[in-house]
Amino acid sequence: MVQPESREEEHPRLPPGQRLQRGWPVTHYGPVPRFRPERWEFRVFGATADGGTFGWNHEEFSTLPHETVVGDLHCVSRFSMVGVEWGGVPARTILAKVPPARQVTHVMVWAEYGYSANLRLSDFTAEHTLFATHRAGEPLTAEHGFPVRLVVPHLYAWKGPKWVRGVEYMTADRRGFWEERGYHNIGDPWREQRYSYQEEPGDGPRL
Ligand SMILES: Nc1nc2c(c(=O)[nH]1)N[C@H]1C(S)=C(S)[C@@H](COP(=O)(O)O)O[C@H]1N2
Ligand SMILES: [Mo]
Repeated sequence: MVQPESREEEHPRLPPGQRLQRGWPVTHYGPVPRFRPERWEFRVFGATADGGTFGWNHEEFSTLPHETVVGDLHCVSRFSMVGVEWGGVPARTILAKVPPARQVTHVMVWAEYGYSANLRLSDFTAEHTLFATHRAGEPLTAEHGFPVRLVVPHLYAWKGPKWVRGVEYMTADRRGFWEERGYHNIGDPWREQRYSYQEEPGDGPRL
């Protein structure tokens, strides 16, 4: 039998305190939402450059140019998957289509049932940050976030909401769902930024 330790040694890409997971577990809080295409909208709102709110219905969102990204998924509960192939719309494309106001420093990514995750603009515009619709060429399944989930491979996976419904442009930082509930405001797995008590001045809004 292969010991988990020996497998970890084969993967220098594994952040501290993480172990490799076989297969693809399903991890989230609450029920899996039902997709209702006629009511679905991807909204961009908050501090947009022109002050307006923008929305794509599902058909319109599907026509946005797709890219493929290979990235890792690190759950703060200590399992990781490496080399996952995602397909979808780069977050940068959203910013290009709906320009933010100059003062925007952070975004809140919103999902069904009010789940949210805050990100620094620099994490949102990072090369591999993707609104994923596909994994390994196949559409996402309902429990993994169909029709759209965010993937931010360089942060813990709670920063990637499944069942995304919108992006809010913000001129100041504000905590999202888990960031309000004891998890780290930034969530860099390489620095093991798991919990909010580890935050240093400047890492996030006061608790
Ligand atoms: N909407 C929503 N998205 C979510 C979560 C959640 O509770 N709700 N959990 C996050 C966490 S903690 C993890 S580890 C990943 C898991 O993704 P997976 O179930 O596709 O493996 O989804 C993230 N996205
Ligand atoms: Mo997680």
